[in-house]
Parts: sequence; C-alpha cells; structure tokens
Amino acid sequence: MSDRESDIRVPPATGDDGGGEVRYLSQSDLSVPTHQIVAPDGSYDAEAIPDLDDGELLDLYRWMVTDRVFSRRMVNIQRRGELGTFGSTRGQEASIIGSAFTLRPEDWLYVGRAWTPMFMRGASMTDMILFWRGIEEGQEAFAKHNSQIAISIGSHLPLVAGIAWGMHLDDADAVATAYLGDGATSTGAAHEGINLAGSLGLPALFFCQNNGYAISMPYGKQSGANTIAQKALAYGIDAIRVDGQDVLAVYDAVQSARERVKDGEPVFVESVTYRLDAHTTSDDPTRYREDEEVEHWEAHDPIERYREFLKSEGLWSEIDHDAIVEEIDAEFDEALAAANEMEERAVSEMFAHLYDELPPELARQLAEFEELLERRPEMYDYIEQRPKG
Ligand SMILES: Cc1ncc(C[n+]2csc(CCOP(=O)(O)OP(=O)(O)O)c2C)c(N)n1
Ligand SMILES: [Mg+2]
Repeated sequence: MSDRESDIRVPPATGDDGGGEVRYLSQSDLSVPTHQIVAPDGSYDAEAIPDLDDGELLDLYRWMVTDRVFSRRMVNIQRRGELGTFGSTRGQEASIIGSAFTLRPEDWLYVGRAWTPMFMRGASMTDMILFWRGIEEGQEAFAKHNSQIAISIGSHLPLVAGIAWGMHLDDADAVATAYLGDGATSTGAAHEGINLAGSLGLPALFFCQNNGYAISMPYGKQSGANTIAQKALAYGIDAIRVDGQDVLAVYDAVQSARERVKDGEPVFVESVTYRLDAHTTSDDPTRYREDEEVEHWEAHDPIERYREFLKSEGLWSEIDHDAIVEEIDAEFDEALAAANEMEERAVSEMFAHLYDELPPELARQLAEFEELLERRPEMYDYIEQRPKG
C-alpha cells in the first residue's frame, strides 16, 4: 500500500497567496489529454507502436473480428426467438480487445459490455449463449476463468476492490479489473469501489468504456464532468483517457496501467468509443439519437482503422478476412448446437443460486408456486422451460 498508509494526509490549511480572493478549483483548468497512436486517417508515428510481434498484431485483428461476428450472430438468434436479449458490442471492438489483450489469466476480470475478453481467457461461446439465456451454468463456467459479468451496473466495483484487497494481502502478482460503462460511473457502488481502491492503494484497474450512452441517456445529460477520466483524481487515482477506436492506443494505455496497478497504484482508464447498435435487442435507438451521429461513428470504425495500419505495416497480406469470418461463424454454429442440447429447466430454478439457504419469504413463495402448479398443471403451458432465455 506504499505511502498511502501514512495516517495523516490532509494538507495543512495554511492559506495561499490569493490576496484574499475566493479562488475556485475548476474543471475548466484541467487539461485532459487523449492517448492516440493511429489517427482516424490511418497515419501514425512508427516510434509510438507498442512492442508487439507480428503474430500478436494479427491476433488483435482476429479477436476484433470475433467480437463483431459474435455480436452479429447473437442479435440474429435473438431475432429468431432463440435468445431473451443481448447487448451488442459493435463499434467497441478496439476498446474491448485492446484492453483485454493486456490481461493475464491470473488477473480477475469483471465485465460490463465486453464479452470476447471471456473467450480470450478460455470461456466458450456456448457458455456465453447460456448466460444470455439466463442459464446459471454459463456464469459458473466464467468463474473458472477468473471472470464474471455484472448486469447490475456498477455493483461489481466494490467486489473488484475487495478482490484487489485480497490480492494485495496475498501479495499476488496479478490485478483485479472492472470493465464498466459511462452510466455505471453514476452509481453509488462505483463511487464506493473506486474510493476504497484509492484510499488503500489496491491493485485494481478500472476500465471505463464511455460509449456515449447509458441506454438512451447521452453522457452530456448524465454528468456535469467534461470527461470521466477526471473523476478519478478525486479518489487520488491517476487516470488515462484514450481513443477507444484505436486498438493500439488502448493496448498501450492499459498495458502501462496494468504495470502500475500491480505495484498497488490503482488506475482508471476512460476509453472513448461508441455503441453502434441498440443498447440491447429490446431497445430502439432511433427514438433518442440521430442517424447522422451514427454515420459519423461508422466512419470511425475501429476495425477499418486497424486494417489501414496492417496494410501500412505490410501485414494485411497475411490475413484472409473471409476465412476468419467463416471460421468464427462455424464456431458459433457449433456453440449454438451445444447450447440447444441443454435439458428442460425446472421452474424451481428461479429460486435457486442466489442463496445457500433459501430465506423464509422466498421459501414461502416457492411453496406457493409449487402448490399452484400442482393444482393447475395447465399453467405449465405458460412457462417456457426450454433454455431459450
Ligand atoms: C444498478 C442498475 N440500475 C439500472 C440498471 C438498468 N440498466 C441496464 S444497462 C443501463 C445503462 C448502462 O449504461 P453504461 O454504464 O453506460 O453501459 P453501456 O450499456 O453503455 O455499456 C441501465 C441503467 C441496471 N442494470 N443496474
Ligand atoms: Mg454507456
């Protein structure tokens, strides 16, 4: 916990040379830089390229395409009635892959809108389909890869701070990472988690994807802060703001952050990106945003930008894009077939998983529900027991 352990860190109230004037501490005095390596037009300074070998540079591309194909397929099966809902990540691939590429299997990963990082650490597409069908086995499988999905936004930040505290006590050579959205930064839990990490100096890495919206709420209406990165300073945490459409910049930023975090200096990263699809398949974004805005961001497609970089490096000829897409589609087909093999679910499962021992009120509700189904078996007709979500 380095020098943060000292008992008294309140700067003395000695006055200053303001000449009696009331002086404000203002965000307009802050200059918040945004890290970028490959500019939107594909130009870059070769000196600034992170130290990745050709194989790793090609892997970054493959994972970004995996992310895009997975989102497309998940939205499609939801439309066919085979999934309850899904949150697409189209447009955020550089942000998601550049960051996750820096993590090691021993790091803990708690994600918001970022599903491929689970695949990158060995979780299967089948488990992800099960998760989105509301089947608990999916989440259980993720835990085997030190990872979880937080649907209750911001709720995972205190947990990640707690995991980081445990890592600190164990002197572990690893970090605990929370992926969160811009909206999650407005929750009380996020404040508590980041504050705890900052005050104790814990190995926690906060990776915030500012994709412009919390469902229909644009960032500008959600917060008075010019940037999310600046919020970290109030917790005594250093921050990096990065161009989330530039996979190499995101990798570079998070790689640097991870090194610091390991030494007990938490870091907050704001990755500036954009959600091109709806919030989830239940949402209609045409109700709250203009086509021109989406078109603007489509012109900042992160995969296209990285493709330009690969061409400049002479690596594009190594890639057979159509073959990659075909392989990922085939992997998805297999995963879906495996997920469809799941047996019917018992309706009592609605009450399982959260508690070791059912609290009395839930036990009462379960008994009432079972009694109802016994008395009126035709009610089963209204309950979907196939694991479709
Ligand atoms: C604690 C909590 N409140 C409300 C919701 C409903 N909800 C689901 S997603 C969402 C917005 C999330 O926005 P953001 O954090 O920016 O993440 P994004 O979906 O943009 O990735 C809300 C309010 C929730 N899941 N959890
Ligand atoms: Mg958001």
